Amino acid sequence: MSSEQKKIIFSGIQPTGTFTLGNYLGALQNWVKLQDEYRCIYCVVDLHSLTVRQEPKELRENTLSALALLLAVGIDPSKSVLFVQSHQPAHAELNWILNCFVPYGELTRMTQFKDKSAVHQDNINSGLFTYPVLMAADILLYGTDLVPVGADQKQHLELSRNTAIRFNNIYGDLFTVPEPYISKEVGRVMSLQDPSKKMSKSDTNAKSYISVLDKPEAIVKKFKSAVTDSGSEITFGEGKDGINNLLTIYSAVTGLSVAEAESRFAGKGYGDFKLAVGQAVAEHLRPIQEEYARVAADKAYLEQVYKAGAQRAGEMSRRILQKTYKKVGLLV
Ligand code: ATP
Ligand code: LTN
Repeated sequence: MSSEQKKIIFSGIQPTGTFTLGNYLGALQNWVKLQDEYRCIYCVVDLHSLTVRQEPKELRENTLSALALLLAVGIDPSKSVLFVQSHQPAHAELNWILNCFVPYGELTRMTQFKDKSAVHQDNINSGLFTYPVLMAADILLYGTDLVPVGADQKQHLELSRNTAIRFNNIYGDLFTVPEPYISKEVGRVMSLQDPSKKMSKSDTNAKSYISVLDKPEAIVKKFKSAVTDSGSEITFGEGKDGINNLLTIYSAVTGLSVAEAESRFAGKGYGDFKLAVGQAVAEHLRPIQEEYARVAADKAYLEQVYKAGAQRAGEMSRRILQKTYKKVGLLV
């Protein structure tokens, strides 16, 4: 199939810290797999991360490190467009237009806004509230067909779809209505300290998440102290969020089904199981860590990748931005 006929994939990740096992299993692993079949555009969404207060120097470092990690997990810049959101002004430009088409009421229903405002009560800013509008701009600028994300982003994607449909109803077909592409095996990886919450890289408790760059000993230690329940059987079931989460993780990194994992640990205790999960995860992440060390050291290569990516992204998004300006009546 020629690249013109391939469907378009767009996804983004925030440079808010080192990626977690949740980011990797819920999203990035899919990004890598999709590169041959689709035209993929992957973006480090630095503008989105400004919705939470950032230390400027740290944000710059995290942005470069996010790029290096994406390359280390297997994003190939000769197959996919890889760039930094703020390097392509079209995102902020379309964002403004779409802001004028998203009803306040729809934004008030977003659960991520409610969760994040509870955590950052001292900084509930407008950007945090309109975060999903910028995400819609990211997606709609490229005529995106599919958006690979973790299950936590489903509601935001629904808002992108609604926005595209609303705009098309007023002005005629312009935006492609995107579909979510959510991994069936690993929808959501949960926090190791509170398995009712998703694992998140910006969690203040480092024991709650596994960073993909954590050392093997740290990984095993974090799994050993993972919160489970008072039962003793290693089976997937109601009221066993902690064990369910560990079974999902174990199955994702070993390639076994959950049923196979259950039978492997039949008759064993939670302690043995947690140790095995920790070791399997550490082993799975080892090659990524080695590749990261190599890529992150090569600053000239990283710069070359993000500059070429921004250029490509600009060529691809210009047409839709121009058409949008025209449709709404701006003088172009
Ligand atoms: P932050 O803590 O800063 O909000 P995050 O860890 O939630 O960040 P994002 O950058 O918002 O990560 O998301 C990047 C991708 O990872 C998205 O596709 C998101 O759906 C996915 N993702 C994030 N957390 C998880 C998780 N716990 N399980 C599965 N997928 C996840
Ligand atoms: N909100 C997303 C990150 C993101 C994104 C996007 C994902 C920003 N823009 C466009 C897919 C498509 C998140 O994962 N928290």
